[in-house]
Amino acid sequence: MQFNEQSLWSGDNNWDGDYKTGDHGFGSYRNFGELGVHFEPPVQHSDAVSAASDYKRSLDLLTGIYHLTFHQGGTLYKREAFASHPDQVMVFRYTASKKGRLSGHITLWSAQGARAKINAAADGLTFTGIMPNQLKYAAKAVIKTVGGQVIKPTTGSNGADSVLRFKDCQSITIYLDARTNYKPDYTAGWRGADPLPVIEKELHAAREKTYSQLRTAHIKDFSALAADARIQFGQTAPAVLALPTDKRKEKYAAGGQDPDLEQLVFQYGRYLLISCSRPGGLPANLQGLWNNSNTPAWASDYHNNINIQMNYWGAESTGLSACQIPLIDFILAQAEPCRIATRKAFGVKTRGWTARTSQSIFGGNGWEWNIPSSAWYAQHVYEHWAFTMDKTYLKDTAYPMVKEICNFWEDRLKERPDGLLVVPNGWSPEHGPREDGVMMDQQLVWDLFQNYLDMARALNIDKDYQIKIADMQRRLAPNKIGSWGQLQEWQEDKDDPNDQHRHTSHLFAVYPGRQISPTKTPKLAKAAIISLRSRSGNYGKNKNTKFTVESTIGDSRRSWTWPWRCALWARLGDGNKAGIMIRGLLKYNMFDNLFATHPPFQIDGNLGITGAMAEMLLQSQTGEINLLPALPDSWKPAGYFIGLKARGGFTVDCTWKNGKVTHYKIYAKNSQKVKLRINGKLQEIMSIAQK
Ligand code: FUC
Repeated sequence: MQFNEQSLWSGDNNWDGDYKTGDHGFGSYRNFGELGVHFEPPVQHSDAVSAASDYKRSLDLLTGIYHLTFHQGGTLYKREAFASHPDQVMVFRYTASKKGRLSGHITLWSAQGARAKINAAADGLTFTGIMPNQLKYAAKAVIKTVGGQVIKPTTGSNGADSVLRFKDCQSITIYLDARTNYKPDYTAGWRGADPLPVIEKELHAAREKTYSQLRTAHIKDFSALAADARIQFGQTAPAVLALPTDKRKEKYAAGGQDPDLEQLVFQYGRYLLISCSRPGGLPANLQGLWNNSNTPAWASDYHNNINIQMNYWGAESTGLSACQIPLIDFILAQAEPCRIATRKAFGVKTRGWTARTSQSIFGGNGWEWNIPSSAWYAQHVYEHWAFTMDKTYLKDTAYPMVKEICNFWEDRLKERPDGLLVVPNGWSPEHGPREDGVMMDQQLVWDLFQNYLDMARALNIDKDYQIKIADMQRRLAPNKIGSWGQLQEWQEDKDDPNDQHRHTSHLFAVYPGRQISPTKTPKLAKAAIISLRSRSGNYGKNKNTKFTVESTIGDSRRSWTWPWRCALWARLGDGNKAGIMIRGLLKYNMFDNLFATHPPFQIDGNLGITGAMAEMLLQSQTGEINLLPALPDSWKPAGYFIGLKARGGFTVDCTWKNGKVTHYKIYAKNSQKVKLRINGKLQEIMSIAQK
């Protein structure tokens, strides 16, 4: 079992923007190690040396438990595993239905090579080490058996030959813990408590509990989040349901109907976010936290020109608000080194901060400056409040953060001779020249200012500053419609209708932004549709061809392009095209274990599609709650969702038939007025008061 811990990183504070991903400089996220469990055939039991049968491996997304069962001879073998958030250990259990069947040994291996010191003792295998950047790390595996015995271990010169043997057991349980001394605090040099004593304490506590206590605590913690939101829009044929996931994926990619697989993809994104982004930890990086390499693609870092943001698109709307806290904490922790780097690059008097495209956990800023990245981060800071209505968070955390980023833009915006304000020297990610007034930049700053104003109004503070920001927002050079009806990506009308670049940056205002919508700005929304078709290879020379999964070609097939476009089509009210994007992701950019691939594996596709699918069912970005804004035809006959969230602190349940809402429930802490768009009509209702 290859394992990870989020904070095992090489590299240092990296002020100069280099993107060297070795031991120093920017560094990279690293592989922690492997736990090996090696079984010997129980030769003394003749019934158990025959071939295995009924082999079944599964993962329960609601409990976060892995299961494996098989028969061998007359014995039933079971394996279960989970990573417990409440007890901070990974637990692996192996059982046999008959006594004495399990014999073998375990090994523990560090992926950091000879740097790690291995120790084998009667109570378990341990390794400790120090990275060249002085980050300390440690891992320990301990074992508990039922029946049989554990044999005195031997320590070899390296991990592979340090073993702990077990003999003639009926069940073995292995507890694994791994940590570093990383602390998310620039002033503390990013280093905190030694990892091994913490590990010893956690493992001791875990071993004091019974397996069933650990399992119950894990299920309670995990399912409290996982079961909160459910979606249902059709039944898959039993014969298809009985197939393994890879076969179902194959059939679906070929055009088959499998609503259960679509629902699974939605819940898988939630499962992955719950599993890699919890309060107190780091946010999901490019691979969430699952990385088996010391040289992962793009350092498996935090990319802020789409990827890290997309990782959180499903957090608030699908009831995983707590899972977004690591992102907010990361933004807070990185702000100080980013201020220093920003002043170095933009002048000592610069207020506020921004970041380069790649970020590490040590204040590292790599590759090109992504100047509006902090404005994009501000959207997440804002939305965590907009969905939860947590006033303390708003006042103490969100408002000061967002105001500081407004300061940066107050100083940086440039006034053109026509009196309009433009973001100077921008870059539409990662496309076209550097120039003033790139549309994505304009839209991001518009969004920042709107978010600031909403928060300042809710707090009823800083009246003069509100006036100033509102005035600047009004004067931002606006979105433009170009010669072929497209939403322009740049100030100059130079978009190519045959350009299928993967980024849909100039559509930020549609999603995840809220400046453009079919109801409030219909002309711009229409232009956005043309731009989106064009990016998918369905304009210019292909204007009259059918829009299909297969017609979305080339650079448009990436882990994260499908979810973004799915959410865009949802916001633009086209459920069928949104549905095509789900199919495209599964067909072209998902492995058999349903990890999304760029290539290689990149988790944004998984976490993003969850958020995009929620947008198809419920929207709330324009000040109204919109039920079923973009159902594809295949979802229309009948369905429901439970526990999706809307801005304003609302939870929403909804049932439909033939594409029409038949029943709904909208509730919040206190009953309040809600503008509701339902079955094509806008109404005003009162929400239900319910905790
Ligand atoms: C951005 C994207 C790439 C890739 C990388 C990790 O730079 O443009 O497609 O996802 O991040």
